[in-house]
Amino acid sequence: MKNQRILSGIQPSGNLHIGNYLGAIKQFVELQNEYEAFYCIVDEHAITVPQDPKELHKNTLDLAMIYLAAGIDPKKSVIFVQSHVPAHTELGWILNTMTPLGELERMTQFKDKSERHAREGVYAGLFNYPTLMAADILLYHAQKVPVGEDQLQHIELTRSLAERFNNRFGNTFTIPEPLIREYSGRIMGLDDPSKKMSKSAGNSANYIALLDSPDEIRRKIKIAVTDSGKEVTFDEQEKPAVSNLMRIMSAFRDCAPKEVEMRYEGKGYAEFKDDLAELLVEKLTPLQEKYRILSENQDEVLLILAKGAMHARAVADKTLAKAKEKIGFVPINAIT
Ligand code: AQP
Repeated sequence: MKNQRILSGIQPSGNLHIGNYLGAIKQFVELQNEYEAFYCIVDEHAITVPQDPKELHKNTLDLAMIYLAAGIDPKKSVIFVQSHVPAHTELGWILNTMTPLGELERMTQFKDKSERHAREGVYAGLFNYPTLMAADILLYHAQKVPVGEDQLQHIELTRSLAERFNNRFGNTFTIPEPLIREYSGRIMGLDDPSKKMSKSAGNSANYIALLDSPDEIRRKIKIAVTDSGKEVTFDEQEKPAVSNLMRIMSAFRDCAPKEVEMRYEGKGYAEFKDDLAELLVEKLTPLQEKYRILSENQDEVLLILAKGAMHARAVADKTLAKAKEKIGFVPINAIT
């Protein structure tokens, strides 16, 4: 019997990359054996920046197939789409009414994304994103939230919102904790190691997408920036680009970057990069093959999402009803 719960989500906002995989999905697969797991496709978060409707639709199903192809097992985990569970936006609204503007203004992801999307316009949804994310987590009483480092600030806000609500209205929400892997919680861009690898990066050489072909993977690793010198040493200050590549290798090999360093002692960047490219091809090929099979059986995927939504609704609606009662809303069964 699994007695602790986890919840996490990913936005269907573009090409999933190895940063998303190492920071989030790889953990999701490992943790489903230990925890009662809820994995969400957060389409309502994706629309906080403009999305093309056809692309959003495709990316949502693609993400479901990537979850499954990566090894998330619907018999062990609940896989669902955020917009299939209306309680998320409802609790998000309630939490908005308890979140000081200053707390949202401090969010670095808001600052980054509002700069990146300044030309298309920055909307209230992007500003309020963290309160919806808090609702995602709190509805399920998740004790742990597996995420990459960029989400830490949002989890801290979730914790303070849960504490604020509990102090004001009585114990309602579980206070969650982040689960972040030491070396893979922040994978940087292959074209610029000072910025994180990102789905919406303008340059596709920034990331290795999970569905990139073997040739594309080899090409991108070949052109990935390195640092001066030629030793493969793990030194985040002096060699940020090479250290990032070493973190990628170590995370896929489930070892520490120092072990990678030992293995490449006396060898140059070229040999290391060739091995990294082959390792990525070897690790991503089975996922791509499963993805291809699933994409020919999309009805099966839709059924998994429908079952996931029913399961998620049952849990989320109960928490929402409790929260609404605590704040003084009249329950529907009191007036029928
Ligand atoms: N570079 C990264 N390294 C490690 N983990 C990462 N994550 C994202 N980028 C990295 C983790 O992946 C999960 C899903 O992220 P998301 O879809 O919610 O959006 P994001 O964090 O904004 O990711 P992207 O790839 O940068 O997407 P866009 O460009 O659309 O904003 C999270 O757990 C995140 O920490």
